[in-house]
Amino acid sequence: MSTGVTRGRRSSIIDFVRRNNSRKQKLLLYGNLYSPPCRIVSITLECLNLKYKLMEIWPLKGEHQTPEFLEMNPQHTIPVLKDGDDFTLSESRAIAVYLVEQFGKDGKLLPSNDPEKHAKVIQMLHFDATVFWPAVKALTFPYLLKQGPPPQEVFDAVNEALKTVSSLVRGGFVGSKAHMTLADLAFMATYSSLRASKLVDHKSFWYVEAWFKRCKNQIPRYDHCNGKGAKDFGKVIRERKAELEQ
Ligand SMILES: N[C@@H](CCC(=O)N[C@@H](CS)C(=O)NCC(=O)O)C(=O)O
Repeated sequence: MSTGVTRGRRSSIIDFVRRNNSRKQKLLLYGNLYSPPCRIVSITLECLNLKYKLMEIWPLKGEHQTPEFLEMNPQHTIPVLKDGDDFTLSESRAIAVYLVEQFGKDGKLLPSNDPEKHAKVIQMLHFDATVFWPAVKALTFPYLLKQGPPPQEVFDAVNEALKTVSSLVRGGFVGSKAHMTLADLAFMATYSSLRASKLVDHKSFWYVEAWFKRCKNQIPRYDHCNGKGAKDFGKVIRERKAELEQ
């Protein structure tokens, strides 16, 4: 039976209904804003002007190992996003991509109609996930967990990653010369945390510093979604480092 709605039109109506339903549902972000991966999500939510509720989970208190949390994410990592009753997602960058694809309007954060531009942003998200953030984590977490200072190779790996970042951000943004993309948001969460920990000479990376300021000026409510969390993260690292050096 014909409904009088063509296939293309029907799918755009379904899409419209789906988006509107999703907007009525509450977005719940499980995690905390000390955590750099969680801040990839909070920055993305802010850039998309989406309301959400932060459900605080503190791994250092073991709250990521409760049966309820493990049911949501057997990998026991934060962040986790719940969009309504039926959709749960972990892995910060996957959550950020989901949010942009589900709720983004202008296609700038993750260009959807240009495979090459899209691929560049995904490439940079992978760089953040597999190189930049792991290097920063290997440097900061030994202090956070009171394990003692990491070996020199760990400092070298961060400096090497920063050299790469420097060439990526020179004169523009990460995934695109012209405007901020999701990759910039991920790099911001990682870099701001490293910067606040003061463990490397970040000021010598001029292009990175200039890019950082460019992004900071464009991210809405920057302190709320990233600045404060990064500052708090850095403060804990510096305090732990000072304790170790006593
Ligand atoms: N690849 C994950 C990493 C997340 C991650 O490492 N989160 C840490 C907190 S910053 C965590 O939940 N650690 C607890 C655990 O691994 O058990 C993502 O990007 O979401």
